[in-house]
Amino acid sequence: MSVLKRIEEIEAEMARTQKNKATSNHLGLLKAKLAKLRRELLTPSSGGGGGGVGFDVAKTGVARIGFVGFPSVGKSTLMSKLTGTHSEVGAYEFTTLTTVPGIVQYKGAKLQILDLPGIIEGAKDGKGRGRQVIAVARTCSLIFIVLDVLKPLTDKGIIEKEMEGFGIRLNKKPPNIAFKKKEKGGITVTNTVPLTNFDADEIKAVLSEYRIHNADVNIKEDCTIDEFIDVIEGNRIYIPAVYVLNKIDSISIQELDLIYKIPNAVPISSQHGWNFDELLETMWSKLDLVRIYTKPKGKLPDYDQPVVLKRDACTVEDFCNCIHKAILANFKSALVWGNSVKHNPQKVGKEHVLDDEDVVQIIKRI
Ligand SMILES: Nc1nc2c(ncn2[C@@H]2O[C@H](COP(=O)(O)OP(=O)(O)OP(=O)(O)O)[C@@H](O)[C@H]2O)c(=O)[nH]1
Ligand SMILES: [Mg+2]
Repeated sequence: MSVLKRIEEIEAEMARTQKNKATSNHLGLLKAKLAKLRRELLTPSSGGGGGGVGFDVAKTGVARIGFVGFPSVGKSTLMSKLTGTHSEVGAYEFTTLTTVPGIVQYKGAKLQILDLPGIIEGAKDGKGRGRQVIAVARTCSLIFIVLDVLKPLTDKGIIEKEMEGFGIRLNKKPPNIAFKKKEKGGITVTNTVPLTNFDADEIKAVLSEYRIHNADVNIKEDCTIDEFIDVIEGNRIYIPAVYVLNKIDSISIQELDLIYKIPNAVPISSQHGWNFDELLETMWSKLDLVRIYTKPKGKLPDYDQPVVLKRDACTVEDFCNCIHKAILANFKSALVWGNSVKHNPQKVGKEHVLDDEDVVQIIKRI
């Protein structure tokens, strides 16, 4: 039986199974089976069917933002307006057939924008180019899910489901679960908070599906069995997303009020350039970047061209490496002004973690 057929069967069985105490172990088992089958489907076969031209784009800039959405929702129009890069706009569907990269400069940071083709549905089941689109989405630091406000919101659900099926978790944090396989000793499950969604037996059922019989599991938040499976599968990617609701020029103020209630959504009109300020501001805060100004000795800091770092890699060492690889070799210490220090300036070592808009002066060894 094909993998797709097996997935279908398991999904059907899950749909008919009522969730209660007696069935929860079995449901957990089915979920684990499903996760394994999906992984099988997404690992490119030796034939390399996933290849295809035009989808691999070199990374430039400190962050990459991918536009994902159905055809004709206005992705290319938005791309052209934001970056000045021309991406074909058409009144017909599937105007964009490959990935078009562009650059947007914001707050001194160079950000790469990728306009992706409007093919999505069925991607998680390995269908055609949708799979390539989502494979590129996996490499992004932020995803703009572009939706047409005139189309039903079911589109949003379909896109989310496709991304989920591809191991992408949108606007979520990795679950706080410590999991460690052992040689022997059986399975130990401990939890530091009460678990309301599943119990230790369900975890054991899932682990047995993975043929794991010895492991320590420490659960530190009230998560779901799906999140536990994510930890076992291990290849999940956690990416922030913004729902860009385009074409608000064609709806009423009352309708606009309603769509403003969707979390993480920014209504815009690509064509008219409406509400781009909010879109860019939301983009910036979701990217969580840190700007560091350099200060040469005896001179004023350079406020025009910050060194832009990612929040999870913004030590003085990261800062030095970003300017030039050779700097660290002669690094003695650094003087820092700003939020990351108590005194202004403060002398710090290369492990010091910087904060947004800090000013840094490097002191070299003589
Ligand atoms: N009314 C209105 N129409 C828009 C807006 N933005 C884009 N459009 C129109 O929507 C159509 C599709 O725009 P594109 O930018 O080509 O859409 P796309 O998402 O790139 O489409 P594909 O490349 O086919 O996936 C064009 O006719 C645009 O003029 C908008 O803000 N308001
Ligand atoms: Mg397009």
